[in-house]
Amino acid sequence: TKEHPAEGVALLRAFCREQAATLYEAIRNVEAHSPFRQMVVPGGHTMSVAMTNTGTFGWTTDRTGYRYTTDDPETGSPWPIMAAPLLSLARSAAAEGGFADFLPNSCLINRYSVGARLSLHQDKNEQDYTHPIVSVSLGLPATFLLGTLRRTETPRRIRIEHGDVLVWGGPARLIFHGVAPIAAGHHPLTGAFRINLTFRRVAVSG
Ligand code: MD3
Ligand code: FE
Repeated sequence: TKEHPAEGVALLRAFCREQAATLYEAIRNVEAHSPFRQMVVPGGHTMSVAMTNTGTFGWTTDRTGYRYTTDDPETGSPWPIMAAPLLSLARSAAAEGGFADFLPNSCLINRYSVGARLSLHQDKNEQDYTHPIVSVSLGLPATFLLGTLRRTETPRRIRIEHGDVLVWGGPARLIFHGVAPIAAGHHPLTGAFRINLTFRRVAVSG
């Protein structure tokens, strides 16, 4: 099924449920090379979400700022290569959302434990807004905060479940968004975690 919770946003319910175990296996392999870690933001706070990356570029933050890098700063090695099932899922979801030739070169993997959250923010580190962002949710459910172009407007709350995929294009790329604290639970695949994959095409070097 395809829903359109806002202009430029396609919500594909259960789109990747059948591949979930294969996707999770790929995530476990990424984690074996580039472990999940809680990063520090420029304000000095440590994020409650643990992160790693796969693909040519990975998103990181430390006290000095946000950036995309080709190497994992923790290991000194390149981020693990994006596995075929991950790339393939991102491409097919983008196509279903109306973006025929999406070629992501970056996949941020967010791991939420119970109580972890992502406060309302905009994603402004990517330069080319012609490409969509594809986000994939696995494991524990979440309440997604879907805002507008203005931080002060109260966001809508959307329940996102295991296997749901969202495609964010054009006008939706600069909306404020976040994730409410994850409620306690157990998921057969991921246990006490929610995993979110965010695929992007980023045009930077470093
Ligand atoms: C809307 N992640 O990594 S995914 C992020 O569930 C992030 O982990 C959330 O926000 C998560 O930056 C939300 C959905 C998402 C990702 C990127 C967006 C929505 C977006 C960029 C622009 C607009
Ligand atoms: Fe974001």
